[in-house]
Amino acid sequence: MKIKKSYITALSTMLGASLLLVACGGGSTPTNSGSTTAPGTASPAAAKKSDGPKLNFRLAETHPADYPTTLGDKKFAELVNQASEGRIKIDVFPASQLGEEKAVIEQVQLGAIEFTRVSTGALGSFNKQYEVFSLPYIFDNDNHQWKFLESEQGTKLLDSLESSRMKGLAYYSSGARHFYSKKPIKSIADLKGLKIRVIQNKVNIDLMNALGANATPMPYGDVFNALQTGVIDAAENNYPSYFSSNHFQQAKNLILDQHQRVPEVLLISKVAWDKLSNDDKALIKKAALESVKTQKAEWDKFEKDSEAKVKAAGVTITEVTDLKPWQEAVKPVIEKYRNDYKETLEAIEKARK
Ligand code: GTR
Repeated sequence: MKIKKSYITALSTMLGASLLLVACGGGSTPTNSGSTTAPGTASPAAAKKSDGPKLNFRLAETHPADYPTTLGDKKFAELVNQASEGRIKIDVFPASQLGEEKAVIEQVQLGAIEFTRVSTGALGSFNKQYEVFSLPYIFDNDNHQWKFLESEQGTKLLDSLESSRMKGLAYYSSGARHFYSKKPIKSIADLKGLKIRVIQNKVNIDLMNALGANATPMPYGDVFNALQTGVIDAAENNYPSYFSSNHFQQAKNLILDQHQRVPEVLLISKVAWDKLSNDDKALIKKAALESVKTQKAEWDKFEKDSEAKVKAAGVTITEVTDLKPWQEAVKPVIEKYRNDYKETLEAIEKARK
């Protein structure tokens, strides 16, 4: 059933891409017929004379239209459109319309989808360096994380996506992730033996093992059903995702253990990036960084709102006053990967001060 679904998703993504190719006369090729300008190299003067956008791109987003990352994406698209005086149009496709994150990343690598916003957790299986973000308790709080993300090493990591046929444009906020389960969870011991859904990457599997649980990797869009049918006992995410995915209706026990802070990334396909003029590259990069302000503000609002809504819905919430036993339990995971991510972990440590 799952294979069938992802097969259909892949097919429809490809079909959508080829339809768009036909509609646009060839991917990122200028849309006004008769133009001989190469993709992304249209001069601003020529742009003003044209009626519609010359470059039409798609941005894939897993979350619904009102989610903070989607609002960041939309701000980004709006800023790009303004700065290019209507020459570049980016259409945001929310709610996994173009596929689940893993399938979308594959399409982005091929250049069939130009932009996406994904979790760094999902990037881990495409670029090993990104697994570092799935290590537990490496950031104390959002401020610590942002200090690192905006540091030289954070920027370097964003650029390192080029080796995976993508180009990182900006990080977005994603708060802390917590466990939630169908059965009550009040302590680490309660996680023992639970089948917990995780984003697919190696660190997550080690992390669940260290906590005595069984990792069950699956696409985000399958989690609600898997909780409902009992295929999994639990999952983990931040407040906004727990709320907007309706997982809280199926797994009504939340423990605020903050095991991970896994930032989001806005990125462009290297195929699309390489076709852009230098001016357009600069304009797109600037718009991405400017959209962070909107995403962060929306994040703060939505995080509080989701917390209030799940509380009102009767979710049982367990606060964790002492994180030490949790940090102790998962220490072997950090030690296992310390050498692989030495430079990044040192920069994260430096950002703590
Ligand atoms: C969310 C994240 C999504 C997706 C999801 C998941 O927090 O924003 O991009 O990765 O988690 O658990 O799959």
